Amino acid sequence: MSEIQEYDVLVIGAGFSGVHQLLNIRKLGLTVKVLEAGEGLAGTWLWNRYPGARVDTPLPLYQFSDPELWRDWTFTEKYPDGRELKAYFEYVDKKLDVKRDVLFNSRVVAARWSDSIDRWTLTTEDGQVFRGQFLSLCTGIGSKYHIPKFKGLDSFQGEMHHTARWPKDYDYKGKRVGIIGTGATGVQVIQEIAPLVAHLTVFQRTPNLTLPMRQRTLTPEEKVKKDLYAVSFGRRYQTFTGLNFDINPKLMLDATPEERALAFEEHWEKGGFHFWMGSYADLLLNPKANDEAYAFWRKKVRERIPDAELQEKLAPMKAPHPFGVKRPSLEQRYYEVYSQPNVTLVDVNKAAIEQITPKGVKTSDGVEYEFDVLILATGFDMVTGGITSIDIRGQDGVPIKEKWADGVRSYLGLASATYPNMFWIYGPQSPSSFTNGPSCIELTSEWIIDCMKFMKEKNISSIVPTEEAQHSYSELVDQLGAAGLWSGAKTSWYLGRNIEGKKPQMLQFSGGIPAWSKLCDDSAAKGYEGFHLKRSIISQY
Ligand code: NA7
Repeated sequence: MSEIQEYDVLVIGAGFSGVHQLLNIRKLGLTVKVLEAGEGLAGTWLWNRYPGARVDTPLPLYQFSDPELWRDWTFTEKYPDGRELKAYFEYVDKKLDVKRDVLFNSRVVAARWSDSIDRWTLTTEDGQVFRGQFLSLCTGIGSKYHIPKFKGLDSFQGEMHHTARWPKDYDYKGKRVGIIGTGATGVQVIQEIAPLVAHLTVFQRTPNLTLPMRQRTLTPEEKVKKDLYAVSFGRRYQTFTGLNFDINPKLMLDATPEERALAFEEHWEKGGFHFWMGSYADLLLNPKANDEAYAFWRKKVRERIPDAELQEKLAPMKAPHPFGVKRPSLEQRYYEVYSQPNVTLVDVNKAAIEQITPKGVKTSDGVEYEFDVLILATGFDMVTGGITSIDIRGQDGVPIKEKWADGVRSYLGLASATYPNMFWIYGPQSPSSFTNGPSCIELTSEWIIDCMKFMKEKNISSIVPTEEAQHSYSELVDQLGAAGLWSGAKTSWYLGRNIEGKKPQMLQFSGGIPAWSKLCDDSAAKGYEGFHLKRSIISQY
């Protein structure tokens, strides 16, 4: 067995969460090691390097809030692409020497807690062993990619790539390409590669109820004028989504048709998530209000599709599910792509994918589509997969995967009973993807840092949620989830329904950032109410 390497804090993952933890743990004066499976920083932007990969929340809030970092770095577009985000992480490293505390190409496979020493022991795939008082899981919501069990998958003789494992510098131009999946990833790939490939066949199961991104390059003035950045960063914890706009508290059904039409138009023109999370409070709660939003959406989308058959496939008269109960993808030229002569859209509800063949994909109507490349844009074991793919065992020795087999249970969406001194960021039962990533991440990370500081000052060696607190918090997450229209989506990853055998449940806190952060702050203010604290008999630090 290799020598044990000792740290105060062990962090898994070097994306936004892991880097924020690292930089702030250093400030506490604790020793820290970040273990990262990939070869570099940037988390999701390291792995998702498929063509067209781009963030869906706008600047300035999609970056670290530390003025020392935003003062000297300027993005070029309102919604930066994956390459620029990777470059941003390199800049952060240059500025703050991040990498000196990160071990790359080191996938953690197991974590064991010991009550007798109040320490976690972690093992990596290559047999290295680390011990630390705290374990911070910064594995993100989309780190375990998913490939459905298609019949004949291995028989395909061409190239096959999941979007989360896209080969470096891969040249797809001039090839015959098939793509399965029209989620956020599929939409981005499709609109990017369609003009450049010989032929593109898209297999769609559910039309994506997208929103216009309204991408643009930043003007030279915007690039230098950053005096409002601090205001935006200050405000983000007060809005539902952690963005710099909030949900309109008015009910759509109280508005006159004229008021509604005007508000819809305004939010549509603003682009991004304004129409989804900014227009009316009842959009995601009341089916009638939701129908109005869908009718508006359908009209807008159909205007861009000349062909009636395509209109019905991409923006059907009957909504495939309530509008907005799956995260809408932000598109740029998505609908125009389908009018290109080299693009074919296959509705797999009409003719299901029967099997993957050596040449391509065969559907149930007997048609075989042939490709050089098959792209799987089939998503992830979202929210929980990054955590459950590590063999994590706490006080009772039960792997977390087993513990959560009947559903995730947590306290405050950042810790779990029987797993002391273990926190996660942007994971199960947190507001995660109902919000802007860095907003939710920094809020959680700051809370964890404060907790570590408190423990250090009070000489507390371990902290773990009580079963009671966990039960009532998890019930709240379930109740909030049940109050919305979310269950109307048959295959939604919000509900774990995209993975066969996964327990269906609302996986995220759907009450917004302010409500969630109040729960976290209240617990901390009351000496970490809802947690059991163990005082150390000897000084820990
Ligand atoms: P998503 O949003 O889970 O999309 C996966 C897509 O793959 C979606 O269109 C699925 O159809 C489709 N899919 C999955 N399994 C099948 C089968 N068996 N047959 C046909 N089609 C299938 O993943 P993304 O990577 O696009 O995005 C994930 C999140 O990452 C995104 O929301 C952002 O927040 C970042 P379905 O819609 O389920 O019918």
